[in-house]
Amino acid sequence: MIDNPLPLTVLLASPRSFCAGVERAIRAVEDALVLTGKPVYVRHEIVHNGRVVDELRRKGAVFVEELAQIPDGAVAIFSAHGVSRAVEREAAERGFSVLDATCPLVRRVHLEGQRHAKAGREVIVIGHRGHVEIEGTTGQIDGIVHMIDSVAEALTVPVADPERIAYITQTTLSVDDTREIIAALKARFPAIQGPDVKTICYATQNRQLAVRVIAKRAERIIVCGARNSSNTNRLCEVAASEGRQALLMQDPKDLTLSFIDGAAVIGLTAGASAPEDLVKEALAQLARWRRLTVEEVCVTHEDAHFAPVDLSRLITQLANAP
Ligand code: 0K2
Ligand code: SF4
Repeated sequence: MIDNPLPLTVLLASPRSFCAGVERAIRAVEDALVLTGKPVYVRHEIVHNGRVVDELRRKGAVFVEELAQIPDGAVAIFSAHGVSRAVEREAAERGFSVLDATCPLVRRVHLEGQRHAKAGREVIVIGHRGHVEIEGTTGQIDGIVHMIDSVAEALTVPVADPERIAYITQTTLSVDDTREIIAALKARFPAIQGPDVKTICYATQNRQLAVRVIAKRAERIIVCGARNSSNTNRLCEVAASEGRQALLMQDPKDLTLSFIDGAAVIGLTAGASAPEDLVKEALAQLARWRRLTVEEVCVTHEDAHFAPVDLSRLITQLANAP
């Protein structure tokens, strides 16, 4: 604690932290652990946050990257980011009791891609190469799929018939960058079909809007979340696009006194996979150095809620187990 600390105003972005899809996915793992009372296997981090993963691991969840690491017949949970059809098939062949925690909004993108493919259109998937959601989405579509992640790629992606193409997007992209990519696609392929930026999910859009608003007044921005989280990184980019230095805080030790040096107003937010506890820990850390005034800046209220992951098959299997 510093004697006679300087004042610091913290603008707290709202909405921030967990979205409905993340809450649903975490609950699926927790429910499965309570129901089965034995290890449950989660393919990939259930959401991209080490704090969340460590907590579930402590309760008995086992995180793996490949289904090959799961014993036959075990309980297997798919992460919020979704999986390909090949993964679904392999899980069925191996006799896993599957809980699919794919966010309903990611699932909606899968269905949209499948609908276009069935109608004979080539599908351009806008997203980040190598990201787990994109592996799932591209692997859900039977037909010709192209993945692009920039305007440059929109201008060069080869398609067989420009009259029969469509695009879909990853749910956690930058709204601004994606708009530019879509504009380039539409300029090149006037007949292309797609949803504008609507398949970037509500939570991603709201968190980007909120951080943009606080960045107008804050000198620097703290973004709580993990380095491998797409939506969290996009919040840092929005802050940077407003000319503000952003600090990605995975853990309170990432937050240093030098980051707030000379600042009177700091912004604070959290990605959709980052627990609100991290925000509280950031505030506690700042309060050790400065006399805080916290002002919450709410750009919209979120009331999204998804039905829980269906556990009925798992319950029946457990009831019939010898
Ligand atoms: O933002 P990412 O897609 O990397 O994923 P997380 O950080 O885990 O956030 C939750 C989103 C999951 C699916 O959209
Ligand atoms: Fe679903 Fe969006 Fe949350 Fe991803 S970020 S889990 S798509 S609500």
